[in-house]
Amino acid sequence: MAPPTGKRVKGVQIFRPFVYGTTAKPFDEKTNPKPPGVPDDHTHSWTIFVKGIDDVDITYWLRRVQFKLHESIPNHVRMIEGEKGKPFEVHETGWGEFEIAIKLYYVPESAEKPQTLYHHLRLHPYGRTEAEKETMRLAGGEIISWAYEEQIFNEPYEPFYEILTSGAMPPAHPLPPSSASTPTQPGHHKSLSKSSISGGGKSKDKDKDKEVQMIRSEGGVLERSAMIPLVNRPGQPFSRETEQVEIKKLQEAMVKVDEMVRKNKEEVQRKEARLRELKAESAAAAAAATAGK
Ligand code: SLL
Repeated sequence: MAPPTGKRVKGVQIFRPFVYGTTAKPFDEKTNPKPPGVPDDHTHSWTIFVKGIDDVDITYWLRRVQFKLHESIPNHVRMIEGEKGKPFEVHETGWGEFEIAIKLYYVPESAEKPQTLYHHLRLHPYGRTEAEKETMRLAGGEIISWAYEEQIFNEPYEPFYEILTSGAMPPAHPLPPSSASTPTQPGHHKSLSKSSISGGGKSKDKDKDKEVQMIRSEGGVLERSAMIPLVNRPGQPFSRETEQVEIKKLQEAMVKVDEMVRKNKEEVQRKEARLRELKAESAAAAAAATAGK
C-alpha cells in the first residue's frame, strides 16, 4: 500500500451506504435446473455479494473483496477485484449453510486497513416465527438474507477526501421507467449534509442539476453520494420507506415494553403489600404467643 499523502481532514466523518448478503435458490428442474457437472449432493445455487445501495458504484472507495467460504468448497478463498459499477460477488452451489468471512480492502488513497464482516449463508427459510418462514417459502423459493451497512471513514486523508466528495453524479444506469415515484419533499436536498451530496453544489451544469433533481424526485440516489433511496423498488429493499417501517416497529415495541414494565411494577407493589401483611400477621401471632405464656 502506498503511503498516504497529505494530512487527515480533521473533524470530518464521511459514510457510504452499502449492502451485502446472500441469495439462494433450491435446484428444481423447471425453475432452477442443476447445471451439468454439479455434484449430486448439491441442493442449492447461491450468491454472496457486496454492492452499492441502489446498485451504484462503490469501487471508488472499495478496491477488492475477499470471500472466505467453507473449507469443503474447492478453492474456498475468493478474491474479487472491483469492476466499476458491478457488485463484488461469488456464485456457488452446495448443500449446507455456513458463515462467510467478507474482508473489505479499500482503495490505496484511503490508507485504511482491511476490515472483516461475517455473514451467514442461508439456504432454508428462516425467521422468528413459523409465519415468517412461511412468507419466505411463498416468495418463489428464493432465500434472501441481505444487510444494509454504512462504511464510516473517520478523518480521511485529503486525497481520499477529494475522491469521496468530488463527484455526486447521476447513476450510470438510469432508474427503470416503472419505478415508484414519491414527490420530493421541499427542502429535502438542503437537509442532506455536504458529504452526502457534495459536488452537486459546485456544479455549474444546469442539465446535470436537472437530472439530479429528477433522480431524487423518483426516489433514487446519486453515484458517489451517501444518499439512501426514498422508496423501495424491486430488488432494492433498503430505503427511507423501510427505515420508517422499522422505526414504527421499534415505537410499537417500546409501547409494549412500557406496558410490561408498568404491569411488573404493579405486581411488585402487590407482592410488597402482601409481604407487609404477612409480616404484621406473624408479628401479631408472635406477640400473642408471648402474652399467652
Ligand atoms: C453444515 N456446518 O454441516 C455446515 C457445513 C458445508 C457446506 C456446511 C460443500 C459444497 C461443495 C458445501 O455445501 N458445504 O462441495 O462444493 O451444514
